[in-house]
Amino acid sequence: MKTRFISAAAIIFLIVAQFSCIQVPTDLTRESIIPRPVLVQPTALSFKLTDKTDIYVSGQSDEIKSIGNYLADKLNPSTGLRFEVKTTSKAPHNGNIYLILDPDIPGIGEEGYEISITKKMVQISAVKPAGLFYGVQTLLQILPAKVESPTIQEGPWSLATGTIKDYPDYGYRGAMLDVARHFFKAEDVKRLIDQMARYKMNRLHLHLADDQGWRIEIKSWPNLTTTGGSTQVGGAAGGFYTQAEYTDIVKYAQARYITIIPEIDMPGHTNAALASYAELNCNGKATKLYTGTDVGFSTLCTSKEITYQFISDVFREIAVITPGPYIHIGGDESHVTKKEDYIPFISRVQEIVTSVGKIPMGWDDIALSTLKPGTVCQHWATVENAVKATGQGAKLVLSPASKAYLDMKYDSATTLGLHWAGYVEVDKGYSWDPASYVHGVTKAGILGIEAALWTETITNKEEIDYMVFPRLPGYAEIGWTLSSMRSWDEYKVRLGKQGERFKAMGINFYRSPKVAW
Ligand code: TNX
Repeated sequence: MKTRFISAAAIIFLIVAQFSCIQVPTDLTRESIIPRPVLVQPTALSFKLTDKTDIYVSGQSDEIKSIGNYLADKLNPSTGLRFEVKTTSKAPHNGNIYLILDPDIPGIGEEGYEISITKKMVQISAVKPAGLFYGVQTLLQILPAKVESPTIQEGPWSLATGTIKDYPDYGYRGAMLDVARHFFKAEDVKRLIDQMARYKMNRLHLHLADDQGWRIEIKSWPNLTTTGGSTQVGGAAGGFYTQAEYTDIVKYAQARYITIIPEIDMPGHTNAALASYAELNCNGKATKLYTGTDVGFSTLCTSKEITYQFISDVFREIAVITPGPYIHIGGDESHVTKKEDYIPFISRVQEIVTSVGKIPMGWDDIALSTLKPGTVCQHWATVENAVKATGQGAKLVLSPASKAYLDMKYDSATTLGLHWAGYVEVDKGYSWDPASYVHGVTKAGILGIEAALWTETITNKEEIDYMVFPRLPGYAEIGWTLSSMRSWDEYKVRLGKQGERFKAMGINFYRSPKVAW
């Protein structure tokens, strides 16, 4: 009896010891950081956040202070430790977190950062604020998953010590949201922006106009939104962003180091505009609003001068409210535009974009036309087009549908989504290398990658979450981490550990059977 009691006590002791061991991490290399950093060197101790810990930022820059506030806002609800953000001109005393810009750090570029965690202090340094922001994301991922909870959780809030040096492989790490097929409120777009920021993604492409809806206010062509924005797939009420709402989204994204890329798709995918203004049609008659999901049946009238006046007005207004360098002109699936009309149309539209001070971007179909120097081509379907584009000197963003389309079903049991490009399970979405993906295109021709969520079947934020997670962190890692440092077998373990974080953040994610959650 007695021995049995002792062995039970011993087991409990072992469990408690094990438990407290998990609570005080000391091996920085065991943390699940996505994207995987370039270099992690552990020093086998731990640092504890306490109610005396504050966040110090160097210098007087409001931008760095905002990053400090962002960190405090992420830490305070769950830890309850009431972090304050303080400006300082010298390193703070022990026990604090310190964010500092250092233009002399070699080899990490404008988005890289270094973190040093000792048992006395946490310091994040970077050449530019973007790097500090990414360092903050890494720091959050080193803390226990419950740090993501919106309510107070019990500590301790300990970090394993060591150093991290990290910087991205590609400059363009993007996602796309189609707000045309179904409209999503600004708060849903911000939710996606927040999620992207957590994985160091830096470009959000908004597909703002398609056959089923026009979603951005254009003051000189008001019917685009009053008529063209009135509905969506399935026939329910649609919606649109006023220019003020769009500006607010752009600012929200900017504060998270994400550039918004607005797309107005043309000459196809334009039924919403054609239904709003009769004069944009070759026969002078407005089309009916469309709420189905077919593609390739609409076209602007490429032979009418008013069409180019329209495009100039639209891009002029969009350029004013878009600080980012790109305007995306679509150009895909213009099946009812004659090739001899399509080619000069795309040339002329590129000129309109450059005349408003922006760089044109388009789906790979635009490679059939002559690309202006600087035009960016987004590969989605046709490898020949991608090769043709780089042959003309254009850079590529890679969004191959069979790998990077977030609207593709995970498997045959997925109820949402489409599968025209196949099923994209989490491992398939992760396991490819942009630099060797398009035969005949080298890494120098590639700006980066973009994962695209088309929304014919997606109607609300829970459904967005389900298609985006858990695939998004994988695309973030493809864009950030050298392919020589990536393998599915190693990644799936880190991804599995993120499951607790997704839950704490309230993300409705797909429990892929390929991952041990
Ligand atoms: C193809 S990708 C399209 C979109 C659809 C998508 C659905 C591309 C440039 N065009 O219009 O929404 O497939 O997966």
